Amino acid sequence: MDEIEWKHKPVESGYHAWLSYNKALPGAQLEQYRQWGGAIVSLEEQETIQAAAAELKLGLEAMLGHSVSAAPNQGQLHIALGTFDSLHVRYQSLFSEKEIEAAEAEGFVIRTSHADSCLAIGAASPAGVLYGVFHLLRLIGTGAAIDELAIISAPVNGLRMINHWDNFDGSIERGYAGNSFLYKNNRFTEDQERLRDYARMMASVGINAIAINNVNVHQEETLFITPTYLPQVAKLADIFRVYGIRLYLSINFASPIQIGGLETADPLELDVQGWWNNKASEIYAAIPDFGGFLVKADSENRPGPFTYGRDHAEGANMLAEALLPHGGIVIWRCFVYNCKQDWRDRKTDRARAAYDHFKPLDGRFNDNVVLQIKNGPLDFQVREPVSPLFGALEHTNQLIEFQITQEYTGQQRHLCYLVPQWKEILEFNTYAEGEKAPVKRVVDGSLWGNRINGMAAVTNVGEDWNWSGHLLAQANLYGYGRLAWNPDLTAEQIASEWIQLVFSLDAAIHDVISGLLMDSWSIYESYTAPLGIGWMVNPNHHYGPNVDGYEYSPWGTYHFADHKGIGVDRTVQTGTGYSAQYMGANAEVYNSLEHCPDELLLFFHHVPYTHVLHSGKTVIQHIYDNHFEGVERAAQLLSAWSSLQGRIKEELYSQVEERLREQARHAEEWRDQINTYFWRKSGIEDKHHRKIY
Ligand code: GCV
Repeated sequence: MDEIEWKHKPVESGYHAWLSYNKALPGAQLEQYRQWGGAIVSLEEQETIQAAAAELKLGLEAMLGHSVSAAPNQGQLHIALGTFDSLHVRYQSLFSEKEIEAAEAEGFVIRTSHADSCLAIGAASPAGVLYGVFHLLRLIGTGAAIDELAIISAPVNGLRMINHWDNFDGSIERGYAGNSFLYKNNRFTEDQERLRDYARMMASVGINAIAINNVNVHQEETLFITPTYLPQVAKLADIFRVYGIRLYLSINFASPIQIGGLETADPLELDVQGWWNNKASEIYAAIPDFGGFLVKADSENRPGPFTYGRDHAEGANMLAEALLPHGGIVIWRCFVYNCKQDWRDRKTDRARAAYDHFKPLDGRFNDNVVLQIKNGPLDFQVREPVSPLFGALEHTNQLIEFQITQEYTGQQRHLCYLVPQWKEILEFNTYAEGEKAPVKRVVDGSLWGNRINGMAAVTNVGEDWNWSGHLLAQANLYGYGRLAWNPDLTAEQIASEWIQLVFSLDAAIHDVISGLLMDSWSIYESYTAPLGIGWMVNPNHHYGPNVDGYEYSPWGTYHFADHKGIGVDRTVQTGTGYSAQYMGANAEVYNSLEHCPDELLLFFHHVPYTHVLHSGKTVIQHIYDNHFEGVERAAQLLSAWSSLQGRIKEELYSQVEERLREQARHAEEWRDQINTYFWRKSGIEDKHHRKIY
């Protein structure tokens, strides 16, 4: 097996993330780990299995502080890993038929067999073996007993995908952790070691698909599917493949014109179809397991089928046919809306757009097309309802799209652990099939038996040594992968794992960091835009408070605040009718002023500032109170973190302290801007007479 070496990288920075393999603490567990972990048996040459064995050796040696041999002595306890077939040759009766079946194609079984002196990690596929190894390392890293293991784990979601919004010039759209580590100045990176470490990290949480370039495909990236760059894309795919990850490309729908010399990109034109067919063959000749295309079309000035009077099914299906013979898929995004609409009419509604465009197309997409739907109807705000498209597309493959990168949630300067938000979304009942149709079952394909299913998320990584800029934002990346594998894990469980793997098993340290993470979404929400209204950010870069600032809200589009009231009327009777896009009780609850939950009130209703919430407060007093409290709670994040000084590695401590300090200060700016704006607009005093501006 190839050794993995750690070198050159500043280890103390957080670079090794949850693969830090910190030394195990002395005690009963350590004895067990040492007994089982003295030798590894791995009999297959296959590259993913070799990588799994190398990872196991690396992790065990680092955590246990002893060297691991590849050949156990007679009767010595050891760890064996491999595919079921190969393990069967040496250990005949390790796994039952039932276990093998339950592990499915990508899952694994881990079982301790005292009779065979062996702790075995078996799987149907090499990737499954790798996932099993990472699972065992996670168990050891979190201090679990391994003496009597009988674990079967299979991923709930088929596609567990990461989207990079990296540009070839090295910049990252909505990136907050430095520049890209994939590209620099229109060249592919030469840092193979970093790429491999990235692939290890992603595989360790079960990621099996990565789209390597921005969905806004610029001229240079359009060339990724040409001989100019295809060989380098293929090299990246080679690295990913070892770790069970298929590479995908975002493509430019107008490629036939831009690089093919055609005069049109009309999906119904034979020349265009032929061009894409040839292109697909060329790509697969270079990358035999190429995943497919990710497409942003007819959105925010990207080209698409609308130019030719064709609809999105016609556009997507044309690409799907080109990829079909090679086993590829088309991932077609539903983020389609009209940026130029005149909001003064108060009837046109961006929130309606995805449903209005795609609901009528349900059932018209080919079997190898999957729609990628943002979690909410707008754009990754700190609070918005779940997209009504979930539950509305019975005959269409679909993925949910989350945003790990914190565009509207503090840009990794502020702490915002997003897993609780994602959990809430995944548990939301769509009422598509009565009481038991939560988003997670639409997304994992089980509700309607969709062949292609799963999750995609825009990543938060860049070339900062700790990957995510804010060290604690790593928990979002980790958490996304863990949730995609198993959406039933809780946000607390995921946070605990991450904390233990990165920092320490010390319960007191754990509790401080867990408290910070678990409170952070609610804190961020409390000092930013109130009651589900969203936006209120500076234009274009979207950082910092500015109530009327968002670039597409020239007439107060997104809040409609005047001296009498605030909120967007999305009811059926007097508003945009958006609430009717939901099913069953959801449509009724959202449409009703009386029943709409407080946290989404202003998303669905326009109300006077004196409207009384379920909490008993008026809207304006809620705004004041929440913003004052939010600032206090942000300051508490900093003081809680300060209690860790000297108890965790100094470099990890200080980088987080710096960010939390900025957050506490910036929260005050948010409070002052928002409170002043609404005090001026409403003319209503804070009943506690605090200083507003
Ligand atoms: C990649 C929002 C972001 C854009 C992003 C777009 C999308 O509008 O601000 O940066 O573009 O969403 O998801 O396509």
